Amino acid sequence: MNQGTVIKTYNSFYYVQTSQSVVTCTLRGRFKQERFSLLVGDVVRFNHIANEKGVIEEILPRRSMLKRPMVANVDQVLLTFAAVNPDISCILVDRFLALVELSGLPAILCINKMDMADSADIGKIVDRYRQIGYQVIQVSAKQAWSIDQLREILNDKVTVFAGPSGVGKSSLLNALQPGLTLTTGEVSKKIGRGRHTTRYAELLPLEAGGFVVDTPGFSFTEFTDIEENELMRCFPEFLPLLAKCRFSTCLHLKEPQCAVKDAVAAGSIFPERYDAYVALMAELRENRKGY
Ligand SMILES: Nc1nc2c(ncn2[C@@H]2O[C@H](COP(=O)(O)OP(=O)(O)OP(=O)(O)O)[C@@H](O)[C@H]2O)c(=O)[nH]1
Ligand SMILES: [Mg+2]
Ligand SMILES: [Zn+2]
Repeated sequence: MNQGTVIKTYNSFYYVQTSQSVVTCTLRGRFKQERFSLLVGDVVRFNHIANEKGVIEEILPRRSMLKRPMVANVDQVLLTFAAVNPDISCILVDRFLALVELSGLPAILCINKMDMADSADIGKIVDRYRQIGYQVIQVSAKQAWSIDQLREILNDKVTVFAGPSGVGKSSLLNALQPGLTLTTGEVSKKIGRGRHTTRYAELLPLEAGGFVVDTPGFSFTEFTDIEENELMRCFPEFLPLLAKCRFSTCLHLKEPQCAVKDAVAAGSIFPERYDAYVALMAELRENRKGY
């Protein structure tokens, strides 16, 4: 049997990338009876039935599964923001980072459009997230700045490009590998955001090995499927402190003798990050009410 990775699904067809070519496959009937949903990113074994056509017989165990977008076996998420147009917002960065932490995958912060940036302002943001422990890269798709560094990060991995609309995710992928020819959009002058040029999840093979997934920008991503006491786990700098709070059930809001709040007061946790935590908690509670 042959082995490959599902890079695209269309109706009931699965496009499977092998080391040689892309084979159009259908799924063996028994999987359909089991209502098994095969995802982009799944590694499968298949039999050839004709030239470039096959039937999937086996699905290998998943290493990971990302929910939004639904992709299996993702290694990392590249959270992309633009230094300007649309201007980077730390509140949005914290929200996206928390969502990636929730998925359990490593996040890399990528700041694009550095050709238009005030580098001192961006430098402060970069320092903040590096201190927390995130890898941060500063790039320009337009000027091809640090594209080699980005290529190295992506090498042999499955990476999802996520971030707001219009920040240049598709442009970066085109700069990385011109053969990808992804559609990019003008940032709308009226609202200062792109127009969601990218529509569905698809694995794009990189020449050097590995895959990237371009996703449509999403400006609003709701925190619903998370428990109140899980949110703190989305802030890695809180983790070493959690056992030190007076109450084991501490949510680090109004409770006395809270190690997280003490750390904010002492300056070892950025107040902006704590504020983001409080804001996300409020949102979580607000969303709950609707159910
Ligand atoms: N100055 C400058 N403009 C850029 C850069 N990268 C992208 N742009 C422009 O930003 C706009 C949006 O780029 P896209 O690549 O379509 O953005 P996207 O993140 O894929 O947007 P969605 O698909 O809607 O999520 C386009 O007009 C690009 O030409 C950059 O490094 N510098
Ligand atoms: Mg795009
Ligand atoms: Zn606490």
